Amino acid sequence: MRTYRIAVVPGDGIGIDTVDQAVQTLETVCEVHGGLGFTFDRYPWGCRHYLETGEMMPKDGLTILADYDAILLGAVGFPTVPDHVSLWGLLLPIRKTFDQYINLRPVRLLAGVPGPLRDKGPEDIDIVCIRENTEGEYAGVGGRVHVHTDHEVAIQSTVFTRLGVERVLRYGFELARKRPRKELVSVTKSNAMQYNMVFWDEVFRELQGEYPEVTCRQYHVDALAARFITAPESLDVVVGSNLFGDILTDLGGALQGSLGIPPSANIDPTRRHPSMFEPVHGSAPDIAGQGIANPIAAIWAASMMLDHLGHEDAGSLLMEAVEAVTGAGEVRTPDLGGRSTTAEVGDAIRAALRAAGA
Ligand code: GGG
Repeated sequence: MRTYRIAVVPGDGIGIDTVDQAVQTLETVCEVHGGLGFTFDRYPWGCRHYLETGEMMPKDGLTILADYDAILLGAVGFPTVPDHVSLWGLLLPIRKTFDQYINLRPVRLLAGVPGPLRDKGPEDIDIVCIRENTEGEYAGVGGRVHVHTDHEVAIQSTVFTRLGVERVLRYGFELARKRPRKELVSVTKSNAMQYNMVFWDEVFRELQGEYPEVTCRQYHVDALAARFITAPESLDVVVGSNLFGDILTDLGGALQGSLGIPPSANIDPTRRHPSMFEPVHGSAPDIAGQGIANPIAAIWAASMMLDHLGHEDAGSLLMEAVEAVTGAGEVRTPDLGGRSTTAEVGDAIRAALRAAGA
């Protein structure tokens, strides 16, 4: 039996509840599967830690995480801590230090979930978004001068390196060619951004020759945002820069019926470092502590972790259990129009897993 060491960082708000459901569900996957084990170590880092110590995680936090097979993260953010402090204190250092340069975000309407688009069902919404995850608009390059004067200046620069752009686009081509439709869309804005996005488009064109079997298109990000709504069925694999990918996948979450559903995998494809799995949703302070957050995004993220660790069979088993529950439509949290609690949805998924394994 193979046992994996998982670092669990629940973080803040609803992340604490939803990641707990993901951990319990992974334990059930192990029971049902028989050939798989996990040890979970929890680290209570996040905004509470920041308010107590002035740091989102201890100084040796990244060294501690480096030894794990994978990281499960909940969410970061708390009303009295500025969002840029929490993001740059925990989430972004993990993504950058561990070179998790791929952020994989499926946009798929699950069985039985009422999506917001009239006449579009699960057969129409099945997109995989790949977001560049270590540079671009999130490079963290810039500064402020003449602060709090009337000639204050703030500069936030984007950074697009050949290595960074080529590796994320190549990942897009590789993924597209493994999917039945073999279609890749690149997100650009090269009409307005004449340096970084023109460069992005050039690298996209250069790689096309190596993947003749992949059908390629590119859209400006604004046009693509509209296409997500008007013709989601025309999209297969979408690859974009850090910020464009972030924005489009929140739109994708809305297409999936709720931001409580989409998962996110921060992957180092070289496997030199642990990869990190998290729900797309944030800490949602408005519903934190009420026990009503949807745990599906965190549980789906756990299924992506199983896939990444090479246990696609277990990952599929878990997603079948999730869709058995969404498809039946009886146990739903309020974001999907139901009255069930976080724990009740988690229990229903675990019951479906046990039933599938019986
Ligand atoms: N689940 C992780 C989380 O808290 N996400 C909130 C957020 O603002 N994320 C920004 C990002 O993914 O770049």
